[in-house]
Amino acid sequence: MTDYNSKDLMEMEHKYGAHNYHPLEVVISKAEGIWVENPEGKRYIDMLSAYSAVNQGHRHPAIIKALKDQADTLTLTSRAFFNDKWPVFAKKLAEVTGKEMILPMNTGAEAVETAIKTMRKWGYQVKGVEKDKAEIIVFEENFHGRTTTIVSFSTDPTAYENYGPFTPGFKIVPYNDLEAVQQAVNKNTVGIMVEPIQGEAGVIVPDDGYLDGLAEIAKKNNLLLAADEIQTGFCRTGKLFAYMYDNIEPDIIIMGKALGGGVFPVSAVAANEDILGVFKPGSHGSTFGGNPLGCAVAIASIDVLLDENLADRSMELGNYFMEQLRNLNSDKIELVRGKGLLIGVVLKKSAGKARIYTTALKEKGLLCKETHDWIIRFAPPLIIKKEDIDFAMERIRDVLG
Ligand code: IF1
Repeated sequence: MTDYNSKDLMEMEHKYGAHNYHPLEVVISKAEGIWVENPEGKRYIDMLSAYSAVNQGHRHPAIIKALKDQADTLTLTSRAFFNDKWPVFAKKLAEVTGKEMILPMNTGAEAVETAIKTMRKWGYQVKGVEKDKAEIIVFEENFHGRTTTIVSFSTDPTAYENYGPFTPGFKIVPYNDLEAVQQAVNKNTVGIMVEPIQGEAGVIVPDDGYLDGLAEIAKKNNLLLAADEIQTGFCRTGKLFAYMYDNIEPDIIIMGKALGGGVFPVSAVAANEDILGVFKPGSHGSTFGGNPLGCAVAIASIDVLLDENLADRSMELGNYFMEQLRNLNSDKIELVRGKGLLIGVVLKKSAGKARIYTTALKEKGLLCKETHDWIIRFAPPLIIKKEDIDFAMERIRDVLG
């Protein structure tokens, strides 16, 4: 098989691949740690981490070892039988989340769908909501995945256009507004699903105490509070989970991305028995959910996060990175926001489209992604070092300074 060059590969993708993405014009063929390389050998710092799925860095040795060892032993059994890795993963993730039970899936959207089914089923079987009337409160600018049910409650036309008819049972209210949530609660409400920080919306950090307020409303009205930590979880924001910035315990924690260590799709929902106990055999499942290969990778992925103190690193280096970005005093930058190494640089309208800058940064060896037209997201692997940030800042200063 002859190796192709970047130009051939981009043309081949354009011809044979559906155009459901508009990638930056860079082809990645190798990666290690924070570095990725194109077929011509040009190296870049990955400042996106596959949307926070590569928190541990590309091809972390301990995770790759777990993948290879398990691949040489056992990969897939289905849940029709027990296997020797899923119980061990379930125990570890239960301990890490402080929850009694885990339900394993594969992609983030599948975990979100599982959380929706959990809240509805609990609503009917435990809370006693009238059949088929369950409502879940969600938020404007949310991003929870791309299934037809999930896009049914999106407020981004690009995400939901022409995908109707939409799934009912969702109340959409403004983010970071507790009064709006209180107003939306009624006798059919079973839950609230929230991103502790809105990622795709442009790294929107709510007010301190917002999550506390949501938890209070949930408790007062006997609702389940589900935190979607698929992007903000696993040390990305400077805490193990972003909800930990407030003083709450979500009823349901939804996880994905970095749980798979950047090598395998692993997602899961964590909750106590009085909630996940609503599922009986045959009432939910997935061919690959809880597969031994994914579980072995996820166990190693969690160990890396904890052993290398990636939450503290994310907090420390994120604060350093945001301070450096603010000190640019750039006339192109409106503001810099984020938590830990989940950072959004909001450009002034006068600065033009973010794509101009992400393309210029690519030429200088930094791979970033714009979200909407005016925000550049910086989310490098959490193993990044201070000197790597300084290296990146030199290039960012050239482009945005
Ligand atoms: C794309 C960004 C988008 C997520 C949260 C669930 C999911 C995601 C908070 C679904 C996935 C990915 C999907 C990817 C781009 C990226 C993304 F926010 F991270 F930037 F789209 F908004 N909850 N986010 O962030 O997880 O099913 O993808 O495993 O779809 O373009 P998934």
